[in-house]
Amino acid sequence: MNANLSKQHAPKQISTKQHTPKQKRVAAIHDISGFGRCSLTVALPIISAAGIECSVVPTALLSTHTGGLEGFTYRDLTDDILPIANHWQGLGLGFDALYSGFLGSFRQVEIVSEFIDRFRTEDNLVMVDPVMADNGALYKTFSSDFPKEMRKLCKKADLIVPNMTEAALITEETYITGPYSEDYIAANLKKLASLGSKLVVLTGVHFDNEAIGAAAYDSATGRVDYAMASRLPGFYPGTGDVFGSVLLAVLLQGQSLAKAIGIAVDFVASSISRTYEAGTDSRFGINFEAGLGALANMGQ
Ligand code: PXL
Repeated sequence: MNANLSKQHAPKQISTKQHTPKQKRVAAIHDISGFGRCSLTVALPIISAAGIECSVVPTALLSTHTGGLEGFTYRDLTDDILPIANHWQGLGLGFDALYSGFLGSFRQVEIVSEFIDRFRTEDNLVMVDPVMADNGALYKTFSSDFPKEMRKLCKKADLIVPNMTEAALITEETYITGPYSEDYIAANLKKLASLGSKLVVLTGVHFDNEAIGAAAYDSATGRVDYAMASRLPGFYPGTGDVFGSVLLAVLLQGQSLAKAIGIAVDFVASSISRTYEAGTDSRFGINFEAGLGALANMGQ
């Protein structure tokens, strides 16, 4: 072949190195409920759709979540957690964030706590969602002493994401149904942060009956931010997991906490709205899938 010709047709060398930031990686530690759109069946697609690698540590396998679908199966996977950690440490894996959610027993909380100790670094974000209660009541699978154990795990986190019921249980205060005052929410955020996590995001915050959303507190700056959306009737399991997964994904995309709660509140509100419009059985969870495409560019 003629040398000039081969030069003309040679593929252009394109370097992507300077422009491609390192892909972030999360370890999501939740149960997998086969049906009902919560925990890992929510965290994995949402975090992945946002362009973040999501490694999973399934803590239990259930046929459905425990929120109203009777007769669910439950296979505990607690004994697999530390062997997974051992293998991952042997491979030299590291994570930009560790994200825990629903945990099934005292022993499982202790083991997840050890998992966090093994993989936490100076730079990564440990996010604990103390999933255990809603609407003023503990989920029926938990005993009344479970919140004390969850409280210990919250102390280890950089960011905790309780709803109003979980916040009351963790701080050992009486649950109040709301509407709330800004002073009440600010005091709650500070009390939660005093347990040890630098950042607190509280969900189920409402100042009237028309809107509901989240409040964020950064104890390093003292800043409090709110994000609200219109309230629709009905209770949908898994909304906390959708919220937490979007929040974490958007934070890892580089957004501020204030922006991230805004995006997560809007994402959950649109998912609830399309589910409500469709008249779906609320126990089947929310249609978050239709919103996944938009998550890819949220960080821009
Ligand atoms: O969405 C929280 C959640 C996660 N996992 C299981 C649940 C629930 C809420 O009910 O039952 C098994």
